[in-house]
Amino acid sequence: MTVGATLETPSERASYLRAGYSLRSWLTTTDHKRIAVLYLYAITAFFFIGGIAAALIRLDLATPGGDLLSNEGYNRAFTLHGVVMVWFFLIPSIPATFGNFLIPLMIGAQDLAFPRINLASWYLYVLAGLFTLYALIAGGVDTGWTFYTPLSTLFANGYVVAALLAVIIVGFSSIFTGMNFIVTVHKLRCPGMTWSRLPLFVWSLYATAMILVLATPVLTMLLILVCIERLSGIGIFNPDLGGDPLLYQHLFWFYSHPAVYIMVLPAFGVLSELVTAAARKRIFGYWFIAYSSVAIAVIGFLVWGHHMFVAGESTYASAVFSFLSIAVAVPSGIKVYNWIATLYKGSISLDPAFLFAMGFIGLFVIGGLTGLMLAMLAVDVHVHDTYFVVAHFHYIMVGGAVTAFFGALHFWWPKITGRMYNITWGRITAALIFLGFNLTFFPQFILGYLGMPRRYHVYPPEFQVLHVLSSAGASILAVGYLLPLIYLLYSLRHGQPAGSNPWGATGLEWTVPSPPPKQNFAEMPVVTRPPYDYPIRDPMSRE
Ligand code: HEM
Ligand SMILES: [Cu+2]
Repeated sequence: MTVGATLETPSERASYLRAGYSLRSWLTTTDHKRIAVLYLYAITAFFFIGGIAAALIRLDLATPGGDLLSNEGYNRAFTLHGVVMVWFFLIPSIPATFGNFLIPLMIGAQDLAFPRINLASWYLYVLAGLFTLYALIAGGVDTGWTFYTPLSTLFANGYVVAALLAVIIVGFSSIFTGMNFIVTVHKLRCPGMTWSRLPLFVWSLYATAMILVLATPVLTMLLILVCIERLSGIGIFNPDLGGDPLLYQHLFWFYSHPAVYIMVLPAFGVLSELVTAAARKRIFGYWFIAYSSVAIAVIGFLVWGHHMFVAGESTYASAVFSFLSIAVAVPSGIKVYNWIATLYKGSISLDPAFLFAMGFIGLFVIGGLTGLMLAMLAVDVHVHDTYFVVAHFHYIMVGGAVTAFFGALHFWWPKITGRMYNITWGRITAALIFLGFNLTFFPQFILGYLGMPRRYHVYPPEFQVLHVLSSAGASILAVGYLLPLIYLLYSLRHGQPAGSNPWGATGLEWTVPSPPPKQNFAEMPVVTRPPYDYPIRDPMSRE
């Protein structure tokens, strides 16, 4: 992609990091880049809060007696872990940080369409986070992240309403961000940035934004109903009062299955950028990748019933949901195929970001294939609510989405901060995370298959070996997640200046200085070339 803008020296326009140093200048900023950094701080904090809960869970599971935590304490630990990781890390992670930072830069705009609403999204996120912390400190919640009724409305002790309010509020943050992205992509593309030239990262966030805007309100409404039933005793889900407990599950998964694509579609987008930059090649099957994101966003709305195969759904409905769930794997498979085809005969550089991308593909494929197994009715009846399901979704959400988040962090860190980090440490971290992850979660497939139920912390002694393996893997994983904190922060002071395009990548974001100036582009860029226009010809295309 070439740009009509003249080359600029960084001294001409101060970087966004230098546009005011006071706390106030940060907390009242409407610059999408600064808001992205604010989000980065906030989600990192929650990643570590959720991580501490995970560490407690794994420590407790190292012995069959569940000796560390009480029964109540264990329930609270996994609820906190789930709520924080899903709503305060995974959902906002890539969109709110890298999406915020990069969408305007990638499409040649000066900011998002609604900069103040963007800042409001961040404040809503923080407010919701405070509600969660309050629920935690005041005594915790023990319903699990799914808040199933009648447990959550009738029986659960603890601060359920505070936690529900937190999720309701963070939902508004999601909706605002999604709306902002959609309008920005429609309205603020620079001249020449046609839909067919849109970076695939932007395509994936566009599809994600559709889900954010269409699915989140269903959750918001549902959780308000739960609050009403819990506080007033009006029968909505309680069958004694004429309610229907299954209604809860339908509405919950109507949001929460699409929500898993909110977590993983942005990761797909990151992968498309990392793979092309590493291979220095034009992406294979641009339109297939772009449209498969949209296809996933649409089909993802039609499969929620696969969470309810054994919950009293009719066999006919289950068969239909089973078929559709298998269908939703097709567009994901298309993407994996296209990334691998892109790498084929590329001149690959083993940068840390690329190693994370490879880790993603390996782990995501295992997660996706086991998802297919779960989508088969007969298999699911056997492994539903066991560790098999736990392993499946961690392979996708942690092995996939979190690994992609780290890949993005290593790829765009020089752009965001203007500094290079230590490449060797980056490579070591990618390897540690891959190893630690597999050691933690692969044994859980076996555990689940052998019958270990999820959400129990006392188990028969014959399961201990696999649990200990898993806990040992979790400590390696923890080291992998902590290391970047050291070398990335170290790079802020001691890293080499990155230059505008350290990886030799294409894309408008690499044409501006690193860190970018407060005003992204001195002149309106004009795009005249296709995306991913690397010099090497694509050996698989017939041009
Ligand atoms: C390849 C496509 C996929 C298929 C066919 C699939 C299938 C399934 C099925 C059938 C279940 C229900 C298992 C049970 O409860 O017995 C399930 C659970 C789950 N999946 Fe997937 N899945 C896929 C992709 C994903 C993705 C992309 C994510 C996340 C980013 C994800 C996250 C989850 C979660 C969180 C659960 C468990 C929810 C809970 O009960 O707490 N799945 N999956
Ligand atoms: Cu699902």
